[in-house]
Amino acid sequence: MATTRNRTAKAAAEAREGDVGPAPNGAAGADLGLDAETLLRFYREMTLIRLFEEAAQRGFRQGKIGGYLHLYIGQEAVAVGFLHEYRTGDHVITAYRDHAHALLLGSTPREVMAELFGKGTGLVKGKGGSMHLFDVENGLYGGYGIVGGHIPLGVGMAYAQAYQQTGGVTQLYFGDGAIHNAAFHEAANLSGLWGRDGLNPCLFILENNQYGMGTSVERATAMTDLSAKFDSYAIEHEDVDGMDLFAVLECAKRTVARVRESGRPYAVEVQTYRLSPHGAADFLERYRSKDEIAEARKRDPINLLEARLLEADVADEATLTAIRDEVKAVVEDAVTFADESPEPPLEELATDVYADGAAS
Ligand SMILES: Cc1ncc(C[n+]2csc(CCOP(=O)(O)OP(=O)(O)O)c2C)c(N)n1
Ligand SMILES: [Mg+2]
Repeated sequence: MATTRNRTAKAAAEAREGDVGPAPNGAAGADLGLDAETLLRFYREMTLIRLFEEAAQRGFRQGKIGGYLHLYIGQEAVAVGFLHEYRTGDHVITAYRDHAHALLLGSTPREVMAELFGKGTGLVKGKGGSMHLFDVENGLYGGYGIVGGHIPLGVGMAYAQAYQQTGGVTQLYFGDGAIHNAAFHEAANLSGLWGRDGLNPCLFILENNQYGMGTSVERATAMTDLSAKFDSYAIEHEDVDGMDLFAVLECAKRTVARVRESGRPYAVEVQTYRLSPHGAADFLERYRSKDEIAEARKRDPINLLEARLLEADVADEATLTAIRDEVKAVVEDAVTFADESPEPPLEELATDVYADGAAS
């Protein structure tokens, strides 16, 4: 696990000993046309997400974050890989595990942390909290707490992009638990139908982190090949290893381009693992064993990336430590900002409830 402490050498060595995964991209991304600067940016982004989430967890336990809090620890490579293909005019929509998406799309750590702290300086003025981040200027259309509820919205957004001929695509993230929701099936049916005429440039990114709260995939469905469910709606699909950033990058590049060019939907089932509890209050985790989590940690996506960067001489230990220290300072600054920011003023209580002019 990548933490704020000095742990690079040992963890990277362990990751090297473990299964580093397939290496389809040669020396740490060279075949993907990625230069050292870009590769180190990915490392910085993944580290930022990890340290931001660890700080948020501390904030929750200190009682500074109200409501609920879901962390993206273990899944960093997914959003980093797919959002690398984000272009202006694209839309991104996800469920409540949304901090990483906001940070990667350009919301600042300060405004995201302040939102978690419920402060007036937050991304949505402290009115949304962790589960309802929203930043339309940067392409983020939420942040939703109702499982599966955002899937029809994403399909509709993709329809609008095609209808208005914007050239944009929608990246629609959702979980293995959400695929059993009726909203998914109704929306996927329409997506397949509209897609036949090139009217649904929607990339379904199914983040299979193996659990929906305490329920494993095997206990949630008799048909555990989740991406095969897209066959019912004539939406083509593939699987990818979500712990290996290079596998995700390769898949994202190809699939986002495919959706953009065709206007047809496509689905990727990302095999990933939630290394954190479901939510910050779920610390007992009675539904999975310590051995299972320890096994999964051997393929911690940040450790795998570190191992690749070191092996390919893209960076040395000192460079990676410097990046982590820099990111740590950014996160500490965000926490201080959130802590010191004022509560939302009382006059804000009833604003943003209705669109301007809609309230009587
Ligand atoms: C409609 C609805 N039913 C139940 C819940 C309670 N609930 C919150 S998260 C969750 C699990 C969803 O799992 P998954 O889609 O795999 O997402 P993950 O938490 O793994 O990212 C459930 C059942 C909810 N928020 N909304
Ligand atoms: Mg899940």
